[in-house]
Amino acid sequence: MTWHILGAGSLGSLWAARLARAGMPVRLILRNRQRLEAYQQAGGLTLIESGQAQQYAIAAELPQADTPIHRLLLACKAYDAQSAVATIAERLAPGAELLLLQNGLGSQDEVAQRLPKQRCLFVSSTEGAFRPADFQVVFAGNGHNWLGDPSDAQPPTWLHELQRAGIAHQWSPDILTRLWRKLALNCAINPLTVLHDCRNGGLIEHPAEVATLCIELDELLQRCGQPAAAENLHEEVQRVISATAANYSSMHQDVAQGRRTEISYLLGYACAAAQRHQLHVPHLQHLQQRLLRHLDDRGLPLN
Ligand code: NAD
Ligand code: KPL
Repeated sequence: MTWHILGAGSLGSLWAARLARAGMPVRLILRNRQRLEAYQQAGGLTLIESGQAQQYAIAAELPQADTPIHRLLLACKAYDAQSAVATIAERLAPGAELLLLQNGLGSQDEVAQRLPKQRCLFVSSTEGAFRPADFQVVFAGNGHNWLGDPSDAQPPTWLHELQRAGIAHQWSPDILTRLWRKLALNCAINPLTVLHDCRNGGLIEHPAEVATLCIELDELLQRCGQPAAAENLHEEVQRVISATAANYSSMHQDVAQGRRTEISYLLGYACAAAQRHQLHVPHLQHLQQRLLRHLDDRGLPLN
């Protein structure tokens, strides 16, 4: 079955190149005719792995192509997920499966609620990739992909295709726990790296701030029915800070490069969930206000 890939950015290109390399049929869906022509001019997608570049002439099409879509990897940012899916919604076959690769929480439900006849699988990825140029992707960090469906614990039948493509993955019956856990890590680390303008390791100089956020995040996870995601959160945050000390967080990179952040699906989602549950989280709220002010000062979107 053909893998349609919507969002030919870093992760979308990384998945597309590996699937195509393993002989799977893949089609990229590009935003408009201009992008399609630019892609055709480039001659395909280039994957750069361990310093070696290899180009793959993967087929590409526009959202309004008339063939049905049975399997779709949605690989855009969380804030684009809903509008991107809307451009191909009419092509989705009943029973089609979508893999939602977005970080954070909130976008998955926005998409799934609009597609009652399709199956939405949520993916939590720790792989790292970036685009040095259009239609080129650097595989920057080995990681793992957890896939799951909060409304159906049965894995799909095609996971062996990911195996064949060398995409590290695992079926996760508790995908929401994974996504909440990652969201909590991102809330404890990413905004502080932006506000202190530091690498992840720089947070070792701010232990009290990190610890206070972890206490509130722990309470929030408990209140949201995610106690497993809260287990040893502070220790895990400290471990990630040390293990990724030399890295800039994804949010720091977005701000430094003047790109829109996924704040609404990370800290914004956490603060909204706290409000829904009438949980007082003054430090998370203050962090959100400081971050929003920081983004505003730089002319970046606040959502
Ligand atoms: P990206 O910005 O590199 O790629 C997104 C692509 O989607 C862009 O090419 C954009 O043009 C395209 N797009 C958006 N709307 C579209 C539309 N309507 N039609 C067609 N294309 C559209 O983003 P990314 O870094 O690949 O991240 C994707 C998601 O994966 C994010 O939620 C991110 O947080 C998460 N993630 C990324 C990494 C990473 O290393 N890059 C790691 C883990 C998780
Ligand atoms: O996922 C991350 C990110 O940068 O988005 C970590 C490594 C957890 C925090 O920086």
